[in-house]
Amino acid sequence: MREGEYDAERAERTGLSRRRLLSWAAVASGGAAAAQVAGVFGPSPGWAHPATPTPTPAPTPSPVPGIVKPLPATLLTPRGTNAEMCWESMRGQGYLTPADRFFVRNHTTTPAIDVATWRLRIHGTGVRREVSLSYDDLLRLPRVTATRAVECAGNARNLFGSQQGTPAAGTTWGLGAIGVATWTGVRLSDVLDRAGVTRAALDVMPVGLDSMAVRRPIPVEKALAADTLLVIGMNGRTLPPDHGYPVRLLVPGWVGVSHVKWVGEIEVSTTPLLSQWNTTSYRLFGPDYPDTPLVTTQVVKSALELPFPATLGRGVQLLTGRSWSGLGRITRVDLSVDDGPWRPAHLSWRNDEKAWRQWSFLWHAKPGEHRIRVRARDDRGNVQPDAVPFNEQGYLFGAVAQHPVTVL
Ligand SMILES: Nc1nc2c(c(=O)[nH]1)N[C@H]1C(S)=C(S)[C@@H](COP(=O)(O)O)O[C@H]1N2
Ligand SMILES: [Mo]
Repeated sequence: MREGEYDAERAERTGLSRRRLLSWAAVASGGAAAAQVAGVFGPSPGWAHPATPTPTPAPTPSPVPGIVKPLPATLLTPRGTNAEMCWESMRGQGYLTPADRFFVRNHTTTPAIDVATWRLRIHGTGVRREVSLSYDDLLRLPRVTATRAVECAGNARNLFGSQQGTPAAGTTWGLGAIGVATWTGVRLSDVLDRAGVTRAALDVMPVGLDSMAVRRPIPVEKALAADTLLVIGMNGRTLPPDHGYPVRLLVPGWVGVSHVKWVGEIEVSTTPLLSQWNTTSYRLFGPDYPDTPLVTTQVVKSALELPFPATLGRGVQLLTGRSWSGLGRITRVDLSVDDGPWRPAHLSWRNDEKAWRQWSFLWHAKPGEHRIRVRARDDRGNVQPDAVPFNEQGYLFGAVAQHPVTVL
């Protein structure tokens, strides 16, 4: 294996297999692809990734220069330094969000990082010894895979204004600041073990290598959870630059900011750690929150795989969408059209925890202006409310969205 690659074949026991895709390609195109397939099954130059993933250059200047991947308008909508996934681009997709349309939330810009010199330094009062690991050191640790959502705390923020009449400050996300991927990496606990976490350890703060050094502390219990990972792969490929290459954190169920990208340092402390990402932001400020609670876990949400607002033809329409919860799995989804009765959606079987569940609903669409509402419930009994109390920075908008649909 070359430096900067990871053994995706081993990592890819779940999710869509590229090897299978290539075999289908070989079947479809006759003998031409046979050598390629043989290579893939063999000692495998077919798996070689470039040391640093080389993005396809966008044909026109990028609408968000700090983002490396192309931003086709059919997949992603620019929002300041960020890009929002178009929900209609998920229709017909499988369980996972392909990397080409996975939302990007950058406080500044995607940095270029050389894995040959990259180090992960673990230090602080909560560890017995400071350690510094190379990318190859990480590749030698036991490999773990988890399918989980990453969702921005401010996802659906725009609905505070459009639906409740109280606009909130921050990136005006619709519902597309979420994606589900199969993440491959190593357990953060395996890495922290190397440094010897003491019993007195309290907080763990990963530090990003971007220009703002984004750093959001998490409690040591969450850091040591079995599915809290240092991620090196996304959907069976090397983690792309915009999503944290070479290494990012995965903190399942927790708000996006805790999934620190481009991590280069982790501080473990016996005293509470503070940064702007757990003091002045990512707290709920507002009349209903006198204690300004910290935002940690995500709430239940749902989205239709349609533009917002949408236009549809009349007659029988198959509505599709996804619902998710940061606390578990989705057990029920209901739809209501124009304040009519709630009717159950048909739920798909796959229902990974802290990921999402796909559903569908047959609708006899009549011409005119309509409003479709989707309400989900998770296995902890959390149900989406009709409205949520306002908070100044517009986090955790978990109320039922009112999706405007025009039928022609
Ligand atoms: N280093 C660093 N990590 C970061 C960020 C950032 O700007 N810098 N943004 C955070 C926020 S707010 C979110 S929602 C997620 C988004 O992950 P994505 O861009 O891979 O979708 O990354 C988090 N990790
Ligand atoms: Mo975020």
